[in-house]
This record gives sequence, C-alpha cells and structure tokens, in this order.
Amino acid sequence: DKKRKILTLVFIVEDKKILLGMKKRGFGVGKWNGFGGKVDVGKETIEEAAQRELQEECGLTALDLQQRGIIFFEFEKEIDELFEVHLFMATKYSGTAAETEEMLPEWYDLDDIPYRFMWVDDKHWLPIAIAGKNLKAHFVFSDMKTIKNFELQLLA
Ligand code: 6U4
Ligand code: NA
Ligand code: NA
Repeated sequence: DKKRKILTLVFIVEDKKILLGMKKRGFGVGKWNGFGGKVDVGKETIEEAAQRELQEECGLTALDLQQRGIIFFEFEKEIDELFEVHLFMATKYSGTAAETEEMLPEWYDLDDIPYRFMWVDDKHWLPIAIAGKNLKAHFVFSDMKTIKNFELQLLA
C-alpha cells in the first residue's frame, strides 16, 4: 500500500466571494488553490494544522472552520503517496489577507471562479463544498493535468 500523507485545504467564503491563493512555490505552483499543507501528525490535530497553514499562507484565522469532507489523490507517476486532503470552509475570520512567501491571496466572485487555472479536480467538488454539503472523493491522476478516473459521494 502507498504511504498516506495527511493534508489540509481551507477555503474562505464571504459575501458571494471566495478567497483563493496563487501558489508561488512547491507543489501546485502557478495554480489558484485553497490554503493548506501537511499535518504534523502527533503534534497537532487536523483542525490545528488547517488553522496554522491558513495563518502561515495568508495571515487569516478562521472563526467558524467547518469540515466539508475528505478527498484522496493518487498520482500514477510523479508521486508514490496517497494524499488524504481534509477540506474545510469558513465564512468568518479575523485578520487581513496578505501575500506571503508561499501564496498570493485574491478574492474572486463565486460565479467567476478561475477553474481553468486551478487543479482540474476542483470543479468537480468545490461547488458542492460551497453549497454547504460534505463530500468524500477519490481522484486518480495519470499526470498532473489529467484525471484518469474518480469517484465522488455526498456525505450526510
Ligand atoms: P511546504 O512548502 O513544505 O511548507 P506545505 O504547505 O506543508 O508545504 P503543500 O503546500 O505541499 O504543503 O500542500 C499541498 C496543498 O495542495 C494542500 O493544501 C493540499 C493541496 N492539494 C494537493 N493536491 C491537490 C489537488 N489535486 N487539488 C487541490 N488541492 C490539492 O485542489
Ligand atoms: Na501549502
Ligand atoms: Na505551508
């Protein structure tokens, strides 16, 4: 079995707008995405990691962090790990979004989300999460730009 890597992903939604971050380095560089990263397992909870990464990457603290589910990612070639991404949304926060070494934050209208410049899986589940539903999904990529197959289910 592949080694599992636990990650977080947080989206802030406020007044028909969503905060995205342009990733400036590392995994997913050049894409708009939510904020998140690796959980330091044994040293923090998944929610603590979600808050820490949000703070580190754009300077915000979520005040109503809500779980939206789990998304598994496998990459046939580039990466030999199973990513287990814990998805969260928040509508209340403290702080002001600011550029950091890792991310350039920007607000987008909810009806103008730049899916073409995001991970190709996002269009399949982000609308569901924005609608307030929880989901579980599993994507298999044949390369970084191509989904080979996926499953998605809504959770109660
Ligand atoms: P460093 O640079 O070591 O601090 P860290 O911030 O811990 O890294 P990073 O940025 O590599 O971790 O985390 C990857 C981020 O990308 C996580 O928020 C999960 C997210 N992610 C991974 N695969 C994704 C995919 N296919 N679609 C998506 N987000 C994905 O929307
Ligand atoms: Na990150
Ligand atoms: Na990070």
